[in-house]
Parts: sequence; C-alpha cells; structure tokens
Amino acid sequence: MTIHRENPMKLFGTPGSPFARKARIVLEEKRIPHEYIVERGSAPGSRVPQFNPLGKIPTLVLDDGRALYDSPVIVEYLDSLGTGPRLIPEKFDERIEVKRWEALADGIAEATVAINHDRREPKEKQHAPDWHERQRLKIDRGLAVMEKDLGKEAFCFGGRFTLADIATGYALGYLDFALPEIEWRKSHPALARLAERLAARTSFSGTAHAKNQ
Ligand SMILES: N[C@@H](CCC(=O)N[C@@H](CS)C(=O)NCC(=O)O)C(=O)O
Repeated sequence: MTIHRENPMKLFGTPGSPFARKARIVLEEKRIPHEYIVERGSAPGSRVPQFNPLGKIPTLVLDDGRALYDSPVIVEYLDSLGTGPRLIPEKFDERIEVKRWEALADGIAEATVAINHDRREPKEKQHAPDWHERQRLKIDRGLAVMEKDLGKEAFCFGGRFTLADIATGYALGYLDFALPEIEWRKSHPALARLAERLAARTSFSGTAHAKNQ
C-alpha cells in the first residue's frame, strides 16, 4: 500500500478519548506519517460526521478521502501499513485471540467512559447506583481475566508485543486517568508490571492522557 506523504492520512480524535489513543499508539508503533486532528464529532461545525455518520472519534480519513471507523477497524488497517512487526498475527487462531484481548480492553474502556461521563451529568440526570455497580463489575471482572491470562508472561499473547498489549495498556491508562480511585495495581501485579513496561515506550508516553484535558 502506498502512503502519499504530501496528503497524509488524517486521524480525528481528542486527547481524552481512549479509543483515539489506541489508534495513535498504533500509528506511532508502525511509524506511519499522519496528521492528528483534535476535533470531536459533536463540536459545532465538526467535520467528523461528514466522514463518519456515527459522528464518533476516532475516525481515520485515508489519502483518497475514504474514511474508516471504529478503532478495531482502524488499527487492523494500520497494521497492514508502516514498518515493524505485525501487531495482529496472521494465523487465524492467534489473530482471534489477540482480537479477544482487544475486545476485552475495549469493553473495560467503554465501561470506564460510561461511568466518567455519567458523573459529569447533573445529579438528577445521573444513572442509579445499580447501573454504576454493573459498569464497575465489567471493569473488575475484565481486569481479573486479564491478570489471569497474562500470568507470569512478559506479553499478553504469543511471547511478543502485539495489539493485545496495546489494548490492555491503553485501557489501564484510561482507567488511571478517568477513575484514579480504582487502585487496581495491588490486586493485579502482573498488569501493574505490564503497564510500567508499556509506559516506557514512546508510543505510550507520547500519547498519554493529561490531567487538564
Ligand atoms: N467502539 C468505538 C467507540 C468510539 C467512541 O465511543 N468514541 C467516543 C469518544 S471516546 C465518541 O466519539 N463519542 C461521541 C458519541 O458517541 O456521539 C471505537 O472503538 O472507536
């Protein structure tokens, strides 16, 4: 696939979006030239709905004007470009397992986003405590499965760095950013070690959520 540098692909995202961060980490890991445009779909005059009828970020606009969404589709596309080892294995069974890790991480991030957004609503519009409890259970059960599946391994799957590690890392990073009161490190030492190693990669440090966003 040819990358036209004079008209690089554009990624629409926001600094606070965990799903956009996943795509940004993959862009950095694969060293793909791109333009990162901070624009949310709901902003007045936003271009995002022209490209993605769902109005969501991340949205990737290719050099020929085609648009891709959502983040699992974007990262799978990006993995076919750029340099470096494949992040999604080609062998079917391995591919499915890496995508399961991604789905689990995405689900944890979705529950974290849901709680975070609900808390910003006026009290009378917020969901009931049992709704919050259900979201929290998704996070707790998801982290427990990740901890067990990672075990003593250095990487989530296959003994090497893959999208499974990126997905786990971005979901944990967003949890720290949005719900810092969840102290997951003590009860999940394997995930804590993984998160520390991932944070040292420039793809992670260069895209980290900042507190003032
Ligand atoms: N499953 C989607 C989720 C994307 C998503 O929910 N993005 C949020 C920002 S974090 C968004 O654009 N929300 C606006 C909306 O839902 O209208 C993905 O992985 O890309």
